Amino acid sequence: MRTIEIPNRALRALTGLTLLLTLSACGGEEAAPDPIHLMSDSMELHLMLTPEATLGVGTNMVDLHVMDADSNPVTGLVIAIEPWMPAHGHGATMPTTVHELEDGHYHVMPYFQMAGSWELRMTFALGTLSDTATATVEVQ
Ligand SMILES: [Cu+2]
Repeated sequence: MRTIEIPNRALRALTGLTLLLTLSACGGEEAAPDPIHLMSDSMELHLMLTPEATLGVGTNMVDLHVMDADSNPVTGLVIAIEPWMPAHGHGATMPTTVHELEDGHYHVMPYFQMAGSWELRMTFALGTLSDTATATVEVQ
């Protein structure tokens, strides 16, 4: 049996190597980035930002979910978002559009003209509610 085991093991190793090479050949397919969770500066709003793909130079699509302290969606917010690059002290050359898709679920399209570390400076307004939050994101 030993004489059979050795070729089998060699074959398994070869199969594993082939699989590894096949997977690395498909490296262009990237998994969606993990959501970013943060609280607003007043601690009243729970925010979850989910980029639809790795953030890059140009226009990006990001899902933003806003919830209150009881995890209920916060609808009807007027949201303004200013991308800011602290290392260079500049903003984005194109405005960020925001619109609400469904209750508490907003669609954000920030534009970044260069790679690096950016802040998304957010303001939220609704009636007497006025709040701010800043998320830091990496643009590749
Ligand atoms: Cu810059």
